[in-house]
Amino acid sequence: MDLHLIGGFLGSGKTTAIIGATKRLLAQGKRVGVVTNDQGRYLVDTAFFRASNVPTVEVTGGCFCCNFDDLAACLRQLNESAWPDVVFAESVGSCADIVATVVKPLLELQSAGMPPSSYSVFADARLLRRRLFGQPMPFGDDVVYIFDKQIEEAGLLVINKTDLLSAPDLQRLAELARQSWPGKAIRLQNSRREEDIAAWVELLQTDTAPVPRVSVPIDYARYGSGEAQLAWLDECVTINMQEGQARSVVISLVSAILAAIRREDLPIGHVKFMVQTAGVEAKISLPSIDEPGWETSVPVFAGTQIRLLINARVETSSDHLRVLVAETMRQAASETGSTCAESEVASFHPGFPRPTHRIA
Ligand SMILES: Nc1nc2c(ncn2[C@@H]2O[C@H](COP(=O)(O)OP(=O)(O)O)[C@@H](O)[C@H]2O)c(=O)[nH]1
Ligand SMILES: [Mg+2]
Repeated sequence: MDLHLIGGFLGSGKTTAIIGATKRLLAQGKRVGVVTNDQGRYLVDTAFFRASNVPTVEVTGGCFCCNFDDLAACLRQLNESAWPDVVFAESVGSCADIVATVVKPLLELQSAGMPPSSYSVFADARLLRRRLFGQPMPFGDDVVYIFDKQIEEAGLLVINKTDLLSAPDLQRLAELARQSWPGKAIRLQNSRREEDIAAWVELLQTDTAPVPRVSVPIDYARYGSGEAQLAWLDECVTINMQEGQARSVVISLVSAILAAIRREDLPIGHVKFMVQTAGVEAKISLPSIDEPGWETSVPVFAGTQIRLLINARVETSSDHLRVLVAETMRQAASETGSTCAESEVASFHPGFPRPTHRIA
């Protein structure tokens, strides 16, 4: 069995690439499993993978490194229940120091019994462009520190969303990336393109996407501060509306939340929604950098009731995030003549990272 670890910043395209790779491998007759991971309890990514019929287990309530035994147990469970040929494990997007706390323990400790074959780190080409061109980043310094450290320790750096840059910018970015991390395996990718995913999967199955064995020095005070600056919110919302209005109500609520966050200029790590109805399930992901047109991918939903699962990671206080989302939704719902009720609300700042193992 091949285990591929996938890391990289919030919203960089990890889940999109894994879904694409999974579809491809399933079509080739391979059995595939996924391990998801995030800070809260009700994970949009898990719902999304399960909606795509991929056997999925999850490590919730903290990152792989601080819950290593859970990760090992999940890998064993997946192995025993789904007999996968290939497993993808996607780590929390604000997690760093993965080589010392996950890769090396998986390689060197017997408890997991499943050494990884590769570690890909995804970076949004637009964010990396800002970073390497010396332009301001849309996050605080300690959050940017996490972004940098993730890339530094990558076995394979996947510069993703290449479709969102012009050809000259992309070429310059690739040159700067090669200069900044000499010797690192780097690939440019548009994870929405089947051909690009096919080439990535191919690469993972060869020795050209090596497992990194060198951990990077990291200042845990800065890492912990960056992690804590990004408040977490997860909740379920039940929305009741008139027949035929479901799609427009969902778009109104999501647009209102995005507008409220933008109005206060709060940096978005990710804000994602899983819309669940009896007939259709769909994921909506809001971009950290302005990007028009997300509404076009929202499908039509039938019926008069919708369940919305929300996962948000935003640079602000967790209390403020919770209240902002609740009040914005209530107002947007009443403007559309619908009602919404929240449940299972969890909102907090992730605790200081204390890895189970750290092999320097
Ligand atoms: N334009 C473009 N969008 C992408 C690409 N890869 C992912 N996305 C979008 O970026 C958003 C975040 O993707 P997701 O896979 O959830 O990121 P994750 O948080 O790293 O797992 C989603 O709206 C994706 O559709 C890409 O290569 N190009
Ligand atoms: Mg994801």
